[in-house]
Amino acid sequence: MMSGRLASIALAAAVLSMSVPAHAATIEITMENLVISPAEMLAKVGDTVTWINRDVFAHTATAKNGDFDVTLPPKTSATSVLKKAGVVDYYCRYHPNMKATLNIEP
Ligand SMILES: [Cu+2]
Repeated sequence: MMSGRLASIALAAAVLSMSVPAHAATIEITMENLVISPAEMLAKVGDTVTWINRDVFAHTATAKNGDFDVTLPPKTSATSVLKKAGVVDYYCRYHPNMKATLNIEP
């Protein structure tokens, strides 16, 4: 049991070190007044997205293709690292009218 846990930690460390390129940037995406902005964002694999919820209710950033699903309690922020290229449409599960797109370049 112990060795399996160690192996999975080692694997996670290896995957992390491979997936973060030297020139990774941080992108800020804000949720305020039930609007995600910017609604369309260009990014690269390895970039970090900082999701900022300025509203007094919870939001999510939920990728339609399942790549990420971030829950943001009121007045909080969270980060995710983009691991795959592609055009990713995402929305808020609580407010499906909140929609935006990440265009992730390789
Ligand atoms: Cu929401």
